[in-house]
Amino acid sequence: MATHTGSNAVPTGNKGKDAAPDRTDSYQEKQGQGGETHQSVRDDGATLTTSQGVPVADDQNSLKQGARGPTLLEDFHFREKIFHFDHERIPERVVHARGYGAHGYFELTESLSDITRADIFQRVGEKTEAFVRFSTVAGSKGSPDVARDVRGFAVKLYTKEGNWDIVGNNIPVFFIQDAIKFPDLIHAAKPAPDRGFPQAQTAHDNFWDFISLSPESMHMVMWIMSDRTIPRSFRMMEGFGVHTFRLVDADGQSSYVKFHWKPKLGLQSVVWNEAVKLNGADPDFHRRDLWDAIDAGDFPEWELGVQIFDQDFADNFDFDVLDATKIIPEELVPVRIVGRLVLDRLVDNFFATTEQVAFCTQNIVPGIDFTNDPLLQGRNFSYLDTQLKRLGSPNFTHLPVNAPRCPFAHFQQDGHMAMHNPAGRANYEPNSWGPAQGGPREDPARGFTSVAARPDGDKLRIRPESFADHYSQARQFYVSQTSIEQKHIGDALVFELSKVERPDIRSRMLSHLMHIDDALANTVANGLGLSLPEKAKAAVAPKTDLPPSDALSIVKNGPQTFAGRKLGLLVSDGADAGLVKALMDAVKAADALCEVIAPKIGGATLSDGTLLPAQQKIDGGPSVLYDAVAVILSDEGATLLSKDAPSKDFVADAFAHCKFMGLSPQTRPLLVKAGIAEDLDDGCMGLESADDAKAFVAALGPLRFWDREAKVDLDAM
Ligand code: HDD
Repeated sequence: MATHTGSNAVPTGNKGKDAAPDRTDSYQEKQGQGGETHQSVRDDGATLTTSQGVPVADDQNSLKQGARGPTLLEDFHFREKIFHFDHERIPERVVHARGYGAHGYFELTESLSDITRADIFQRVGEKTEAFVRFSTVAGSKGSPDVARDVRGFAVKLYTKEGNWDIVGNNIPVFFIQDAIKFPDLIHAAKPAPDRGFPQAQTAHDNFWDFISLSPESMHMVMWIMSDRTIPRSFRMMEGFGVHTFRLVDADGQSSYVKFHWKPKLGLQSVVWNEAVKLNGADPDFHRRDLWDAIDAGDFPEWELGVQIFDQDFADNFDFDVLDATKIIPEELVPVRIVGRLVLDRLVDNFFATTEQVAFCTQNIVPGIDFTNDPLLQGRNFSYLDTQLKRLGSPNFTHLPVNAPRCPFAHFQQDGHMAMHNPAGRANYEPNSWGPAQGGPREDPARGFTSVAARPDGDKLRIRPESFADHYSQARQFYVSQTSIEQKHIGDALVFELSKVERPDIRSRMLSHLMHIDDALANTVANGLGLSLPEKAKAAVAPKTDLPPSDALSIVKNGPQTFAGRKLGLLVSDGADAGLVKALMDAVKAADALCEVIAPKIGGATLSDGTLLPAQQKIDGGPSVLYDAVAVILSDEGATLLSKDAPSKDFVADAFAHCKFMGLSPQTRPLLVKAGIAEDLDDGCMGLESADDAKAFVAALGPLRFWDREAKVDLDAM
């Protein structure tokens, strides 16, 4: 009979029966448990090994019987390499599959210690490590970045009392009020199940069919048809926790709260025609932008704002604070800035971080609590559940990006790929092994406690009456926009509904828009070539008197300067060297970037004989990649480029997208051939001297030269 004298009798790491078992774990300190391990290295010069550590002599050829013979099963290196490759993929996220993450920190600038016991909100100046993942919702992992879509804005805060995830979006409201509708919403938005398209867009029948049958989504429709869904950069969009949460103080008293992230660079978006072209020119536009900014030390930053209110406000507010299709206007409850979020570190392995990070709305910490928002309650199930499917094991919290940074101690054990395997005998509680050996114990004083809220009413499958007004805030959003933004909302609706094949679905959408704004409904009907149908039956009469809120407009909350943005400078051989240098210096002084585009990637030889290296050859650097453009050419260069389609597109598109343009006098032949020479306006500035260059960069603060739009868009004429 076999006797057990091996590792079962003396578990690895057991320090003997008198030693206190160690169930307190801190990921960073414990990686080597069960025998020291070495990190996999890809340093230059390291010997290539198998995953068992066996040095590899030849990685180019499989083991064969004879030079031209069959590959042998014996080739363990070949088999292991192919086996591992075959299993490299994990399921992509069912929504928000396309995303990009970065590390950073949250710094508290105003203490909330009188309102919440949450550790992160106690000490001004204290920094808390953070990981943020931005995403689009509908597209698959390989879809283009600038799809018209909501952006995810998920923040993991590694606080001293556990991980707190604010899994938000760049829009403060949602399509649906109850989580039970989420699979329907997403099925309708994703590619149709029979044909498997369209990808990463909502401009199709299924989406608008579902939406037009779901009046609760009308407020969200206004937001998604605005330019919020085609942001210029992750760095230039807001984030919202969406739901009403609770802040809880040391005595268990709670206040309501909504979370806002406000970008330091102001709100900025691209225009639709630009987005369409951007997705071809650079499908990675947003992730590249985030990478480049952090890499250059220009760290993206947001302020954390909180709207805090009490039960009295909630009871008297026009809408239900548990309804995620509603906002609380900032004019009613001001946003109080309490901290800042800075992203200052790139990921060094995309899969390990951005792909494996597991956000869960249920991850809250003492001092924060949920409300009964039925969308939030449903989410609290879905996120944990989906991580098991995606990451394959309940031990996904052992992955470095998901592990708490504070000590943790529990009796959960084993499972696939367990990386924390505490030693000691007690793996249950209560136990009588005493304080030294019995492992962790509950701590009623420190531990998380739920707010003692009293449920009201019978068990019902019902939507409360207080959730019934679906149009008033949709209207409030629309009337809060500048005329440019209102036009873009109309254009977007016409574009999307023009892709819908069934006329009855288009009409049904119109029947809702008629409750929101007559002019909008007329514009869209006109754009579709339809007459107005009967108004949809509203559950309650909409309020038409909600005041506009400036906070809802992008243009009213845009940047003041060109900082953080990028100028595209098209040059040719012989271009004025002094002017080029003056312009590049002015851009640098404005904390912005300048990318040089030339007919050849080797660069352009300027008037003084110096070679200016290019970052893009003209075919690869269309003007959609830039916030503003400058063109400095020699006479010969202009003659040459005026025969070149990408060069003509460069200026014609910049003009059509209402960009500010700086143009040296020699540029004219190119502008003539591009068909814009006679239309130049105040947004097109002459560049002849260093002073012109400075004045041009100083004028780049506003997003676009919007006055031009009426001249370049049939719908606006
Ligand atoms: Fe969700 C992912 C945001 C409603 C179910 N959601 C996900 C992500 C974000 C949001 C940012 C990506 C996280 C990441 O980067 O890994 N979701 C929201 C917001 C919502 C919302 C702001 C409404 C206020 N979500 C929502 C509902 C459900 C889900 C109602 C289900 C009942 N969401 C999921 C999910 C995902 C997810 C299936 C997919 C991948 C993941 O969770 O980790 O569980």
